[in-house]
Amino acid sequence: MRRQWRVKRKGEISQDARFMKLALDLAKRGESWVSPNPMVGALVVVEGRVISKGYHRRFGEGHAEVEALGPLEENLQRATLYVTLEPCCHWGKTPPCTELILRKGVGRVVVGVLDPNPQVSGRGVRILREAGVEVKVGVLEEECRRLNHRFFYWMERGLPWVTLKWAQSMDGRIATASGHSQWISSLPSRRRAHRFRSIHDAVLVGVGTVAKDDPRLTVRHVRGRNPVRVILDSRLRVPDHAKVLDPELLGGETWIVTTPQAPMERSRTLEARGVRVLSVGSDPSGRVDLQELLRLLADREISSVLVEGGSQVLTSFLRAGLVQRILCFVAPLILGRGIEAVGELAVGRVDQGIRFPRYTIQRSGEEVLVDCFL
Ligand code: AOF
Ligand code: ZN
Repeated sequence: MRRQWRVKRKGEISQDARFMKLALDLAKRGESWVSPNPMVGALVVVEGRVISKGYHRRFGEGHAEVEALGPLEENLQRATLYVTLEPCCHWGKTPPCTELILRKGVGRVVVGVLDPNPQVSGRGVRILREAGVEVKVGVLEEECRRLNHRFFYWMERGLPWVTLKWAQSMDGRIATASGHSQWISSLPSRRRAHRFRSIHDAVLVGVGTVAKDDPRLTVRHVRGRNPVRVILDSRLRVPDHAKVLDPELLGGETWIVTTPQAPMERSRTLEARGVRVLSVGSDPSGRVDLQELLRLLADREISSVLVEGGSQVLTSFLRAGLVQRILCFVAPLILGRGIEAVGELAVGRVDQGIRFPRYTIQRSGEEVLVDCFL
């Protein structure tokens, strides 16, 4: 039977989907480096053979299409470009990919999903079509979208994606009554937590956690870039010796978020140490207004935030309904009286609790990782 007449059997994926899957795998290699840009992969195929490939490697560097098409000669009329995200048509930190595609004379382009960036969002495809390129959109669309779910959320809502992460004992404690917490989870889980840091643009904790644990909030157990460290500190009580106040040594930036109640003088002292101090309004209890904070972070290109505690901060985010995902590591450990992961949420009946419709439960080192999405 001649190949082109063969009827597709159930479960068999089309050639386009097969190449798109390869492009998706390539895209994932940028995972810990590209944000707040999306991960993007691209392939150039001629007569069923991949002749070139590329992916977006690092924020600010060349786009996937540039890597894939750059080394090729012009006149690619018989070639198909597979790209997981719609090619851009604007000048960002790099030139428009649509121009490159047209210059190389690519005959056909297969796109996974449209770019939610309002500067692109369908215009990239239109420009190519108007120039006579055959464009197919929506191959493995759901997978291509899911790959960049944090980027889509940020672009579509103008707010960063928020993940809460904590490690707890079986009785729901994140520390003992005296505040000791190192370590509740095993090294493999802590390594995993560092990977989560590397794929978020910011890691956020309250000043209480800084005072008690003096965390560095950097990526150390895995390779990846440091997220911005965001410290909630409504009155600027962060101790002078805190490690987060030495951004040069740690690498990356520290932003302290405070309220107008904080003393100006302290703010200047902190800024002199290379830390950025941001002031946002306070809520009725005098704490940083989280909604306003998230809007401010989104405007500063923070597309996702990993909230690591403490209890008060985790509780405030949940109470404000600002959470998209929770990573909860549960260790085979009982601590008894101590600090609870989450405090008062005014839940009277079980059915008033926050139930997560989508979740996975995995083993992680000596713990169980409950990974929930809203
Ligand atoms: C593509 N291919 O590989 C990526 C795209 O500042 P720039 O120039 O890096 O542009 C960033 C925007 O470009 C980003 O917000 C998203 O809309 C798009 N990302 N587009 O054609 C790529 N990474
Ligand atoms: Zn581009």
